[in-house]
Amino acid sequence: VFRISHPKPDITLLPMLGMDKEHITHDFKHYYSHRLGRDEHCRSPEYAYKAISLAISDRMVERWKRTYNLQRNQDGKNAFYLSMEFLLGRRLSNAVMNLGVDNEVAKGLYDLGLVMEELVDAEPDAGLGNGGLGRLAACFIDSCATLNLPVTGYGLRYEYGMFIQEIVNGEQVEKPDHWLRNGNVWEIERPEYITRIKFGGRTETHIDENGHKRICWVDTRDVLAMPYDTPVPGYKNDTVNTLRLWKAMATEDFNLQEFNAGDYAEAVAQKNTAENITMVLYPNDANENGKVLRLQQQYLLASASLQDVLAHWVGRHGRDFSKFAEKNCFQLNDTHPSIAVAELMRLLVDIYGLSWKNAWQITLQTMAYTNHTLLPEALEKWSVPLMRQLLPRLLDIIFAINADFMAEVSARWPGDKPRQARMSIIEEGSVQYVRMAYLAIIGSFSVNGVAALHSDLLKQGLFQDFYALWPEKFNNKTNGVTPRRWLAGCNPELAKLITSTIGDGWITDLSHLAKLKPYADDPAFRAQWRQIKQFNKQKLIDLKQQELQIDIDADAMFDVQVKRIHEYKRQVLNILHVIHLYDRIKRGDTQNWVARCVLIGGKAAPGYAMAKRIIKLINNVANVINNDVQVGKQLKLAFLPNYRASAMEKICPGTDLSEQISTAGKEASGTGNMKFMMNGALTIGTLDGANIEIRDEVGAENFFLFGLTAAEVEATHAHYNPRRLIQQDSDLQRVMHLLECGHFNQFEPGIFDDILASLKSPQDPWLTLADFRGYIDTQKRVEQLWRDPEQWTRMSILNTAASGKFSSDRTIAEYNRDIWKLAPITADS
Ligand code: NBG
Repeated sequence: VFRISHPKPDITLLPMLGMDKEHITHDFKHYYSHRLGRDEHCRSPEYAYKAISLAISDRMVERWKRTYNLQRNQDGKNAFYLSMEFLLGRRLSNAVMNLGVDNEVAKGLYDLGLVMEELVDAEPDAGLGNGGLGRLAACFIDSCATLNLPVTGYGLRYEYGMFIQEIVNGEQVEKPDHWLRNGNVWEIERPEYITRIKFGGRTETHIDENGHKRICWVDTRDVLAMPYDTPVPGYKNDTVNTLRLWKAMATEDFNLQEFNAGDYAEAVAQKNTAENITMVLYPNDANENGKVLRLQQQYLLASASLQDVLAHWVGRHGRDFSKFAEKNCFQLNDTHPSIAVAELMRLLVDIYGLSWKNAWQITLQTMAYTNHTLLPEALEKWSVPLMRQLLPRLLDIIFAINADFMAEVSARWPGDKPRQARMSIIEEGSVQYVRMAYLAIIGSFSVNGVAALHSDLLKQGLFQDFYALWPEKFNNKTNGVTPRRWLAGCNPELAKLITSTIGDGWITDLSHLAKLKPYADDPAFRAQWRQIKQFNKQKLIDLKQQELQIDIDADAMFDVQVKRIHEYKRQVLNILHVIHLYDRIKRGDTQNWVARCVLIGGKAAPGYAMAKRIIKLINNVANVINNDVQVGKQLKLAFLPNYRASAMEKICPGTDLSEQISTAGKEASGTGNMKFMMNGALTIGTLDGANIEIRDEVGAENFFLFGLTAAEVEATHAHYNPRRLIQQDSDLQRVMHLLECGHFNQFEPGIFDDILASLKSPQDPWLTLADFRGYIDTQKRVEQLWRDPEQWTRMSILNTAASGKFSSDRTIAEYNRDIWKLAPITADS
């Protein structure tokens, strides 16, 4: 049904569309009036946004087809990035920049009386991710396209993305994010590549015509996966890669056979259960909850993506898999898609008839696993009974993989039963569990962490048994962010200054930023740099003042912490410092005062009560401080609601001080830290995640370090005594007193008791009070520097100049060098 019967239909391609202002505005008008049916009376920027996006999308699609055909003809190796999350954010401004038509578009629209920025702001964020992990995937596919690497992203097309956060009476309220409501101009539906996904049922053993045992998975309840392709443009290189997102759909016959004709309407209504699978993104960052629907999502992603790749292979090479491992690589973005290990075995053995041994070789040569967290609660485990019910064939395969693996372990360590129990994929107990991270390690040739410290801690701690067995599998790939979105796009003023100073090579080779270093000592350059920061701060104020209803002064130090709300990230430590400053003002201890505006933003997982309480605390403290006339402009605190990718694009250019204050050893990497640094913020931070490498790059003298090291954190737990810390520190005593006496919750008694109890508990895993003194003293040093604007600006320049390492282009080049080994593909390669 998807083929035209004529062998060579005359569908000759039109010449490439013009990239000049006239052609683009012509197409803009065409879409505006003919496709969208609007005219000059329509005042909503949304349709203008859509019309320009359609015009840009056409130009991207031409290059997308060309890239696809180039990659196909070269028949080289391909990689596939499997991720449950792609936090793309807005696409228009990125597409326009990467196609190199930003000036043409802005001028063309301006001539029509339209402002590009207004149209850009009309686009809803594609919020298909929780935080760092999902945004990293989005940065990675941008870098792959920019480096001309044949990498396809595979993910899920959630109907509802990350919830919208509203703040009501200081508390988080979640609203659904129906981001697709007004259509999505950036995607192309591909019904010709629909795949069928099995759930439930049971397995049967058959003997085939050659006398071989074949396992069949039967009586299943099937679901269809419909692919939607989003073109991913590289930066001015004519490469446009693919992000393929799956939407779950009911099969035509879904449930109809289970109902008699009289229940036709019921049967059709039942379609929902299939389509629910990709209805909503789970809003949990770095922790899991074992829901059936989540396992269905994970399996749908793994199965649809692998079937897609295998069908393509068989279409070209038939059932000869001898070169498959040479030509394909799958990167698993965290443990979420790790069922892919078992699914590839199933497809190769059950569907394509390979021997177990052969299939295992292929799996082990094509799968690579990235771990993104050390928090044990985030390591997924699925109960064996649940898996048996939902994915019986996959469970059989996992047990078989485990049997082979246990044999390997006992050969290596004969008689070491405790080790076998520790390393088994199956956790024993009253209920058995499948440890998905172990499945991923056992089935992959590469296991990496996302910053040097994190990768070391994986080897020494969480995965030490596996490291002892296979040290060669383990490697580090320090995260990065794309400089197109996170410097060139979000900070055009600074980008212009940088380009006029060192040329524009930095946009695709961020190490060029090092050339800015000498300019840190040039007073004229510093003045320009400072002026741009001031301009960006004013822009941020103009944007937020109304919504937040506070008077913010652009001369104050903008001290910002934006990220998911989590105890390990220690937003509470930040608040303790704010209360300390408030207490100093109230006591008149304000000699040499530095005015500060503290901004905190982030979403809490809806089921994470403590995180939600922290949001309430921030808002309550803000209320007291901002309404105290004695405090006035000396100190402001605001909670920024609904933090998301497009918000960060406005926040990071206007930030002076970046807060990266997690308990050492808990933040795998962090990526916001990199965005702030690129945009010239100074960092106050612990020796955690990529902070360590940021400090190494910029030099210890240009980084505000405080707090216990990861090793000290481990050693402190045994004798942690927070009550003594309070007794010994009069500043901390007063801060705790203000909190405990209810100064910030006058008519809401007891609401912060849980937070206070955890701060004072010797079992506090985050050791917040252990780092209080160091944090306060270091903030004092920050203020000393702030009083010397020339020195501050110098350091700000040095931070940007040293941020070259944190480009995702560097990260992806390393993935490619060490793991994927793909040849870049261009028209002339
Ligand atoms: C997060 C870490 C961050 C890290 C990102 C991207 C999860 C499971 N992990 O520190 O918490 O920067 O991954 O690697 O979301």
